[in-house]
Amino acid sequence: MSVPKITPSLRKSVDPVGHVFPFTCGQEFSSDVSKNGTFTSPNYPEPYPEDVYCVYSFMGRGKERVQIQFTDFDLHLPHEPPRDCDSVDAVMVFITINGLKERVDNFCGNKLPAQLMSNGPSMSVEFRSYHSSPEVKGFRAIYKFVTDFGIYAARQDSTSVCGFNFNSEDRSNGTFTSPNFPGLYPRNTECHYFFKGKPKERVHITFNKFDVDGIPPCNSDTASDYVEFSNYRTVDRKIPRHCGVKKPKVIESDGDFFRVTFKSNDKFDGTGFEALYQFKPYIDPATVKRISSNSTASTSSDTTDRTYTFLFTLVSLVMMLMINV
Ligand SMILES: [Ca+2]
Repeated sequence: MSVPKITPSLRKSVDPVGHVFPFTCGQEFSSDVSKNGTFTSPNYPEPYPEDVYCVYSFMGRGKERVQIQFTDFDLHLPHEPPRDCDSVDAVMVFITINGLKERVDNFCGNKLPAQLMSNGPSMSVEFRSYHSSPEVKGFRAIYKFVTDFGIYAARQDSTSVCGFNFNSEDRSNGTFTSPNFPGLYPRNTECHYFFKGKPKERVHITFNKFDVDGIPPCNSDTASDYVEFSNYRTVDRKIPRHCGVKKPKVIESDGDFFRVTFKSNDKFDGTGFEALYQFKPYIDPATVKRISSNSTASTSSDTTDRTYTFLFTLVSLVMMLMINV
């Protein structure tokens, strides 16, 4: 575990509200050096000093994404207002969108933040302390540079940035999730889930959890993130897009191929989804009708057979009795 060293600020760090921090600390984490590790507040698990500004920079490559999971979080929160995260000791998370540094969120107090993931190969976590107290421990977090978008249980598709293949030959059912589930999904991210069944199989999708920021019909007019379904590799407008917190009903494919797409935009996020997929043999409704009418016929002929057997036994008994007499 590496603990950052505090140095007097050379160029005085100033926060957006004009507060000057006389002390700074900083650490750089490159995926070339290590794919994972931990980082902490200064002096962790002892109280951090007051008036410090620390910058933790994470630099990955290509389709690597930075995944941050806090394992301990205990920052000083004053008893008197203001107690919102914009004006107290806080951890701030920044990403880069269209070349600009954008804040994902501020975290303060002692509630463990949700697991986070960057939209691109880099991310910056910043910590500022206005105060300190002998009671606080500060924070500890695990970082990882991942290329699987935190989506497990499937084979990654080599032709797309975030694509996953589910093949009925390998598994007939299982679960799949949005990127970084159960943490917040990354922004500006598009992931495809390709389902390939055996001939005459259908794909059934059942959602267990659903939290995708948006308002139906989930398009750009409402700045919505969404989940989309298609019977083809291209867009299929037959099934409406889904967003919001209402779970979609069970969705069934028309053929043995199905595609689910998750897409997030550059602002606001949710925890995404967790869903169950099942490859099921297709039963034609006409076949069901034929089978059921056949089974009705066979039942009546069974009854006839049983009646004949009964009559035959009765006649045999009577004849045996007559012979004996
Ligand atoms: Ca969004």
